[in-house]
Amino acid sequence: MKLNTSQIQTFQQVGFLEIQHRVIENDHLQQLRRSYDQVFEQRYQTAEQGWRNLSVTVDSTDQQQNEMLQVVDMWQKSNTFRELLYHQPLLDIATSLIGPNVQLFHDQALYKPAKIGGSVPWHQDNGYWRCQPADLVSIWIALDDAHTANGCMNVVPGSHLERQPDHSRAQEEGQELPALLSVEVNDSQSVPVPLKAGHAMVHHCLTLHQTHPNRSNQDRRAMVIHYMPVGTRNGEGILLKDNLVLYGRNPHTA
Ligand SMILES: O=C(O)CCC(=O)C(=O)O
Repeated sequence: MKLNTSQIQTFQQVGFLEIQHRVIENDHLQQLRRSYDQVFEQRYQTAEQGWRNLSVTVDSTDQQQNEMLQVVDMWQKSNTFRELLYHQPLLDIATSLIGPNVQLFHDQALYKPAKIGGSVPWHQDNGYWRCQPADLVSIWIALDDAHTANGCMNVVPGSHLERQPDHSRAQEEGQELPALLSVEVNDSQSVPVPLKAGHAMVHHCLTLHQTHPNRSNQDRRAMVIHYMPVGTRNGEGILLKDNLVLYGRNPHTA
């Protein structure tokens, strides 16, 4: 189901949108969870490229308690997640917001285990990516119910329209988190976006967002797909012509 004009206008004004309808049905959700857990099981064992604990601080002697686990490019590790890239309800959202020709920037699984799930500090996605034009959108899909206690998304409405803030290395209890960037934000400006499992939200690549630690008894598994309009360039100005075309056509390839 494509977004309607009022939903598109809301997204343009506030920089994010909670999708009112379910995007993943129950059977599909079970299949995604199984596949997700299998990938994380393998990563725990092998710690190969693409797997990171974003909560690890510079000081390796630190008694590391937190796990904010990331697997990038899930679509290359699991057919279930490759197929998810072409899932029509998600493509309907992406094409409604960035037009008919859509490429994958990348996808990632972000897992906050119960009790020990780490935080993700305030940032804009394009603070990392530096893509131009900055028109990418990300669909954040809840594979478990995500609420304030287990680390749902928090966003600053309208922040995508403001000047791009400087990002610095994130800190936790005085120690640097080398994998993460951070921006100073007054928490009173933010709103939580709790989601039921199988539901999703979409945010603009300049929208400030963060997630809190998960100290609850419930895991928080989430999947994010980052979409870009055909013609997007990376931080070095290189045209990303070879990224997967998920919908429409790419005039930059033969
Ligand atoms: O899932 C999280 O905890 C953080 C998500 C995030 O930063 C993102 O989707 O860009």
